[in-house]
Amino acid sequence: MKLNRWLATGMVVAAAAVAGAAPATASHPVDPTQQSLGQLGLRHDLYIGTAVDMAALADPADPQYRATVSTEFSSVTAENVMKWETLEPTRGTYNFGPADELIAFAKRNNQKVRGHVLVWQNQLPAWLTTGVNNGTIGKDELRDILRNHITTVVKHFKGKIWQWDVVNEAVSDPWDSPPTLHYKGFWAQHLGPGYIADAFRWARAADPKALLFYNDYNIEAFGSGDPANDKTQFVYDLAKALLRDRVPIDGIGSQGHLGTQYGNYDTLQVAAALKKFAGLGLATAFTEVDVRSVMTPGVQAGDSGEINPRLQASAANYSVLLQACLADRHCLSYTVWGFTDKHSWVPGWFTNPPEGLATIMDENYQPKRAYNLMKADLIHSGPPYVLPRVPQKPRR
Ligand code: 9MR
Repeated sequence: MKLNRWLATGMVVAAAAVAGAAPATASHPVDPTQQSLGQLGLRHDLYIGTAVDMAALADPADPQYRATVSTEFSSVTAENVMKWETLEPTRGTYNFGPADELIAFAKRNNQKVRGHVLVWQNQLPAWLTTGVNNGTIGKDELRDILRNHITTVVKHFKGKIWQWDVVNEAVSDPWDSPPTLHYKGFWAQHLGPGYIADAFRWARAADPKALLFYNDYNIEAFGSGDPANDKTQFVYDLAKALLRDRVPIDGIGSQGHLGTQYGNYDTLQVAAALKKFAGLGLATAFTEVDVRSVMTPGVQAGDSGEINPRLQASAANYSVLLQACLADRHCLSYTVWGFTDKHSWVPGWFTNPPEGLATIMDENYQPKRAYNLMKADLIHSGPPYVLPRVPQKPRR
């Protein structure tokens, strides 16, 4: 077999392995609607991922969860098991087991791994927060602890992580106090905002090849342009300053936690934001997409016509982010934060009023219109947006 023929065959087989589908041949063309999101994404070099709940992945009573993660997606993110409270529950003692399981699973399924998360103010172990709050851990020691944690974790996973969320959710929101946007949370409070640059430098030293991301929510589109109240602008200015200071940041992760009850974005607004970040020389990614709705008590998905507009609005938002990502060559991946309403953080988190219906499949793993719209976007988007029209010949 000629080399280029062999390579082409290999690529089809590799892509098919992601989706678990048979490779296409000239006599058996693949019906794209039967291909997985992961496989369709690879046509664009775009990785379609999901957050993975390790308890659900291991549950023998729920085989559909595991099967869907392995066949539908080309990238995975640990929903919780790479967070500090899980990785280092006792000072200096690391629990890499669950995260290593996910890495092995991803390897078997030909999937990339997004590392989530090195520095965040939530899900920190009690030994750390208590020590800082009661004064037994001072500022210098805290900085050493952070450097050790980042170095140990990134070295452990060296070569196995495609993108790291190095710093997560460091910027406040307009509804916080004070409303002027600022660096928020545990790390800024105790170390000052310089911890952000430090974290990227320490991560880079531990793995020279992983892509290093700043990750946040509510940065899907620009607003007023004033960093005092426009979070996207604040993050843009942060990225620019880091690059000016030669800090090794490679990308911006836009989480994409949306709700149908809010004013939503359109594709052009979101694409414009991605393009601005790309203009700094950065990659982008959607890292935690889900689109929730306020529930009506007693109404279940599919029960009534009333719920359909919410499913449609949710689908439209998934599509807006995906189309924007497809339109920018620097948008490398699109990850959903769970793919079934059976396993979603939303109902447990938003209880008053109750919210749900946030993912692309229902509680029985049936695709919702969001799933089909994502597929349609991946199938129908062509290079560079405009495909030549086929002239219509008058019939004789
Ligand atoms: O989905 C995660 C949920 O299981 C955890 O209880 C929660 C705890 O803070 O974190 C959720 O994931 C968050 C992610 O790590 C960072 N961005 C917001 C996500 C949703 O809260």
